[in-house]
Amino acid sequence: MTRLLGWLACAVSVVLLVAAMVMGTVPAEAASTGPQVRDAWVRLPAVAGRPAAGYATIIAGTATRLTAVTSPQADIAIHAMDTHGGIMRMVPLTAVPIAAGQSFRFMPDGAHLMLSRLPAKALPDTTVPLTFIFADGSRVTVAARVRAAVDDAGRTATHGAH
Ligand SMILES: [Cu+2]
Repeated sequence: MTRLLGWLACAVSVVLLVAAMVMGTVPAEAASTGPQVRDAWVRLPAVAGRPAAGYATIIAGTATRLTAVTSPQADIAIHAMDTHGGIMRMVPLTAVPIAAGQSFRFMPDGAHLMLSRLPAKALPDTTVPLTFIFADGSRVTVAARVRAAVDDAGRTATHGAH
């Protein structure tokens, strides 16, 4: 009988623990310290068939490392810009470290994502899913807005040099 009571007490405590987790007793902040991805967008190539460029801002709560970006709609490489002898060129990156509390911006004329094999249906104002994968295994998927090669300011894509 005492054995049965002991088992019941144990079962009840497990149920209470699960209930506490479901009810959100675990602080919400704990889930939000992971990296966030904001303002993701893709610029179509000026010349059809060339790679498109992707941009986004990554905000790191704790120190992290971006190790890859994937999409079911494209092959993606991470590129940095490097200047050698006055000539700018693209350098593949295998990881992008981001310190705690810092952010990292992929932006035109800077580090960017290179998207190959983007389908023809990726037209301006549609979105392309991008999944950012971090060294700890966490993944953040966002919908990146597609923009035309020539933006509103009339500037053409600088990524056509690929
Ligand atoms: Cu590139």
